[in-house]
Amino acid sequence: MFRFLTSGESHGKCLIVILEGLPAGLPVDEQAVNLQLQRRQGGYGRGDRMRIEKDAVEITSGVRDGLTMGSPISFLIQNKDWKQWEIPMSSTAIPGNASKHSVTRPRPGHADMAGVLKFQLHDIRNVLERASARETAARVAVGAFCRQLLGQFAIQIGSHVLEIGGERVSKKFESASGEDLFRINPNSQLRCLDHAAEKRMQARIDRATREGDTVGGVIEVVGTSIPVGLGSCSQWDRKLDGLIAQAMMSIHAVKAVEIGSGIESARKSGSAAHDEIFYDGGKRRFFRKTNRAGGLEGGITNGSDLRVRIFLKPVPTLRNPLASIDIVSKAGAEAAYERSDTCIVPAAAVISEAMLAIALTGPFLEKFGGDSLRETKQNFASYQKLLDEY
Ligand code: EPS
Repeated sequence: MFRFLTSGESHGKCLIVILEGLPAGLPVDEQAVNLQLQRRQGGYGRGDRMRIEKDAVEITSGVRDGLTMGSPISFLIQNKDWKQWEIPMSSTAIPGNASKHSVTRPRPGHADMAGVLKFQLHDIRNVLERASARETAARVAVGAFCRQLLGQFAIQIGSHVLEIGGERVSKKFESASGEDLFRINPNSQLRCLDHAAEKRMQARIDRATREGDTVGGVIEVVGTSIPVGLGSCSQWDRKLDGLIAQAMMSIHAVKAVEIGSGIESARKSGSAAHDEIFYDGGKRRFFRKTNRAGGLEGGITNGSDLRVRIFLKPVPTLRNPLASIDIVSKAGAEAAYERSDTCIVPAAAVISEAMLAIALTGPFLEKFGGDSLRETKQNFASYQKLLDEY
C-alpha cells in the first residue's frame, strides 16, 4: 500500500515526511527531487519568504546506494526561516511568549476563522502555521519520488498556466501537447506557452502588487503515456477521476477542478461531448481522434493523455487587508498581514504536477504491484502483452 504523511509548521524547524509502499530497487535521483523543490519556490509574484528558503531534502531512511530499499523512506526539508522563529515557535512553555506573538485578526479566505472555532484556540497562529501552503514543499518532494517510479514506465507529467487575474492565453495554446509542456524551461517564471499573454499576466501581477492585492488563475496539468486501466469503475472510492479531483482540491487555494472538457461538455449535446472509438488494424490498437474525456472514462484511464485543469482563488493574505473582527475583543479590525505572495499560480502548477503523480502512484501500484521494481516491470510487461493479444 502506497501512503505518506507530512508534518511541520510554516515557521517550525522543518517539514517531515514518511513515505512507504514504493518498490525496492527504484533508482532515486536526489538532485531531481531538489529540482522540483526549486521549481516550486519560483514563479513571478512570489513574496519574500522564498528569498529566505533554499528547499532541499535530507533523506534519513529507506534509500541506500541510490536505490530504494523497500523500507519506509523518510526525509526532512529545513525551514531556514526557523532561525527568526525559534523563540515564538518554541515547543517549551516560556511565560508570555505565545501571547506576545499571537494573531487575533482572521484573514477572510484563509483557515484562520474556521480553524480557531474548530480547535477552540484563541491564537490564530496555531491554525495558520499548519494551514500555510509551506506544507506543499513536502508534497512536491513526495511527488518527485512518484515521478521517478512512473518515469520507469515512460509516464511523464507537465503543466502550464492558462490564466492569471483574468488574463488568458489565446485559444491555440489551450490544447498544448505534453511535448510542448515538457519543453517549458524549468526556471520559467510564469510557465505559460503564450508569450503575449505572459506579458499581460506579468503586468496584472505588478498591478496587484502595487495595490496591495493578490490574483488567482487557472492551470492545466497533463500526464502522458498513461496505460489504459488505472483506477476502477467498480467502487466509488476507486474511481481515478475522483481521486485526482481530491488530490487537486487539497492544494491550497484550489476551488474547482475540471477533467478534460468537463465544463464545456456540460453545455453540449451527447453527440458532441464524447470521444468516438476507432481501431487501427496495423497497430492492433483502439484509438480516439479527440480527448474530451481528459483520459478518463468511468473512473478508468482510457490510454489518452490525462488532462486536468485547476482553478485557484487569489491568496487571502492582503497587504491592503479586508475587513475582519478581532477574535478576542470582538471589535471590527483589519485582517492580519505579515507578508504574502501576490500570485502563487506558477508555483501551484508545480504542486499540481506532484499531486497528479501522487494520485496515479497508488492505482498504478495496485494494478502492477510488486515488492521490487523488477517485479513491477514484469507485471507491467505481461499486461502490455495481454493488450497486444486482445
Ligand atoms: C509558502 C510559505 C508562506 C507563504 C505562502 C507559501 O510563507 P510565510 O507565511 O512565511 O510568508 O509565502 O503561504 C501562503 C500563501 C498562505 O496563504 O499560507 C510556501 O512555502 O509556498
